[in-house]
Parts: sequence; structure tokens; C-alpha cells
Amino acid sequence: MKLLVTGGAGFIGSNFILYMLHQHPDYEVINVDALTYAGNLENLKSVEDNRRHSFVQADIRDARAMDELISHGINVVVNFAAESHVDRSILEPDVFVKTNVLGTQILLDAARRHGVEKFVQVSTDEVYGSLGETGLFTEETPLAPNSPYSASKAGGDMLVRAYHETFGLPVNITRCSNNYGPYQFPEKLIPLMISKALAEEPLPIYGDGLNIRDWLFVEDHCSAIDLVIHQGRDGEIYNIGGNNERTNLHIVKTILEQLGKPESLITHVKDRPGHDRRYGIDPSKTMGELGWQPKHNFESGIRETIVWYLDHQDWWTRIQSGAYREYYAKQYGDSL
Ligand code: NAD
Ligand code: TDX
Repeated sequence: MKLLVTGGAGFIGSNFILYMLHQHPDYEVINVDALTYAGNLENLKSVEDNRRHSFVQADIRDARAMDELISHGINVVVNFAAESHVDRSILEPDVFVKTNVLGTQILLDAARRHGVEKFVQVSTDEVYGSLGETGLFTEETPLAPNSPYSASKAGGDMLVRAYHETFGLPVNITRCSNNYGPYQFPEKLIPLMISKALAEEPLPIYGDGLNIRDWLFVEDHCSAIDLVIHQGRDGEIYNIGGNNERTNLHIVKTILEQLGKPESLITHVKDRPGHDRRYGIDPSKTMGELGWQPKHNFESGIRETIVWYLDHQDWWTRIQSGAYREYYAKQYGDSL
């Protein structure tokens, strides 16, 4: 089996490549990534010499490059490549549409031309919008994206659906809740707060901090995608989540407590515009049809993650360089 993994130098993509190479000793993985600010080949250092993994630096918006790559006997495409950070989509929506919508369409076209056996679109619960105090997102929940990021992911999903209906391309869409774990870029809530707490800098909580996210350890997301590749019924959507709803304040207090830092570091800042209040995934279809079960509970997963960031300070301090600082200057100006 030959897999093309897009965005394989990012957080989830790199965890997925490590997982698949380990899980399937006869699979070959071709990793295509443009190496934007979020792509980091250091994540894949442990498979540098593995002959079943190869890396190609290219952009999914480059139709010629994607066609050439997929023409070489690719069985499965798993599309992780995306602009993934909601706050950046508020500052600069344009690249989100280009990569997440147009890039997806370019991949779909190449997959169709070369008859791939499965195209898996890695999407997000954010396409469903925001929940009230009760209820969960099912695969039938209408799409109601609220940020340029989630709107662009919903646009990509719609094209995936259309290529199945119109051209019979064998596709699946997975919609996962918030991931955490090793190699997550330190702009996302958990690694950002770990790095701020260690530096004893203010921890910026948007609004009242009572927004709820449904957290899943990244390896559990990878195992679900593996099952979707092999057992997903063509054209179906699969929601992925581990029933771990927590408020942002709870997450931040857990991190501070485990690092032995004071809660006085918590600083409430201006709320994110269009900030979704609550996400919660109903994973019963994925569990029932594919037999998926997450292995990590949140308490042990967050402990493991904090230890990983403590042990890999080099990894994230190197990232927090020039371009990272420029982004925060735009995001907060002088207010923090
Ligand atoms: P990430 O930002 O860490 O990684 C994205 C990767 O895509 C990077 O390596 C980047 O270089 C690459 N990339 C960006 N634009 C590209 C382009 N035009 N061509 C080729 N490569 C490009 O993101 P992540 O958190 O690993 O998310 C991966 C996927 O999973 C995304 O599609 C995201 O929407 C989805 N997702 C993420 C989460 C989460 O909690 N992080 C949850 C659900 C779904
Ligand atoms: O500094 C912060 N302060 C804060 O209060 C940051 C970065 C975030 N937050 C809040 C906003 C959210 O309610 O924490 C929550 C989580 O924020 P992010 O880590 O930015 O994640 P989120 O916006 O929920 O989106 C994530 O999950 C779904 C990923 O970034 C997406 O790619 C994925 O689709």
C-alpha cells in the first residue's frame, strides 16, 4: 500500500506518519508538505532513515506537482495539509481559502485522474459551528462555520462530497475535535499555555474562559483515520472525539497546577471575534461501525503531553523565533 500524506510535517500529519509506519510494516508513505511556518521536519527525525518514508516539498495548490506525485501508483491520499489556526484566519483569511479550498480541489482532481482507491479528507468539528449548553455534533448536524478557518474547511468538505457524487471518487471525510499531544505548534491553546507558564509570562485567556472544547489525544485521532482508510464506507462522514469536554479555564488551571505555577498568571484578554462557545462530538457512528475506541483518557494524556514539552524545550524554543514573534506582535500589539 502506497499512501500520499499531505501536511505530514505538521502536528497531526507527522504523528500520523509515525503511527502508520509503526502500525503497518509493509506500507510506504510519501509525505508532501509546503513547509509553511507550521511544517517542521524535525517531527520526523526518528524516521529519517526509514526507506518506507519519503519527503517531497511541494504545495498542494501546485496542480502539476500533485498530478506527478499521485501518478506514481498512489493507493490512498490522506489530506492533512491546511492552514489550521483560527486566529490567523481572522488576521489573513485569504491563504485559508487558497490552501483549504483550492488546494483540496487540486488534490481531488489528481486523485480522480489517477484512480486512487481512497481519498480521506481530514476535517474538523468546527464546520458544525457552535453548540448551546446541550446536544452533540453528529454527522447529520448542518454545517454552520463561524470563522474564516472553519468556513474554508467546510468549503473543502463540500468539494470532497461533490467529487464523490459527481465523479464517484471513493472519499471519506473525518471530523475530529481538538487534538493535543507531542509536536503541536505552540500557537494552539495547550502548548502555548505550557510555554507561557514555564516562562512565568501572562497566560492570555480569551473572554471569560468558559468556552468548551472536546479534547482528543492525537494518537487516538490517528488510529481512527487508520480505520477509516480500511473500513470507511465510500462517501461517508465519520466524527471523531473522545467525550472529553473541558472549559479553557480548566485546561489552563490543570497546566499551572502540574507545573507548580500560580493561577495569578492567568490574564483575561479581549475575546476572539466569532468565538464558538462549545464543541462536543458524538463519536457513536465511528465507534459502532469501525470499532474505534480512544486509548487515552484526558488526565493521563495531558500529563504525558506536559512531560513531552518539558523534555523537548529545544523543539519549541527554536520555533519561537522571528516569524512567531511577528505574529504575536500583530495579534496583541502592545496589549499583553
Ligand atoms: P498544522 O498547522 O500543525 O499542520 C499543517 C501542515 O500543512 C503543515 O506542515 C504545513 O506546512 C502544511 N501546509 C499548509 N499549507 C500547505 C500547502 N498549501 N501545501 C502543502 N502543505 C501545506 O495543522 P494540524 O493541527 O496538524 O492539522 C492538520 C489537519 O487536521 C488540518 O487539516 C486541520 O484542519 C485538521 N484538524 C486539526 C485539529 C486540531 O486540533 N489541530 C482538529 C481537527 C482537524
Ligand atoms: O491564547 C489563546 N487563548 C485562548 O483562550 C488561544 C490560542 C486560544 N484560546 C481559546 C480559544 C479556544 O476556545 O482556547 C480554545 C482553543 O483554541 P485553539 O487552540 O486556537 O483551538 P481552536 O480554535 O478550538 O481550533 C482547534 O481545534 C479544531 C484547531 O486549531 C483547529 O485546527 C481544529 O480544526
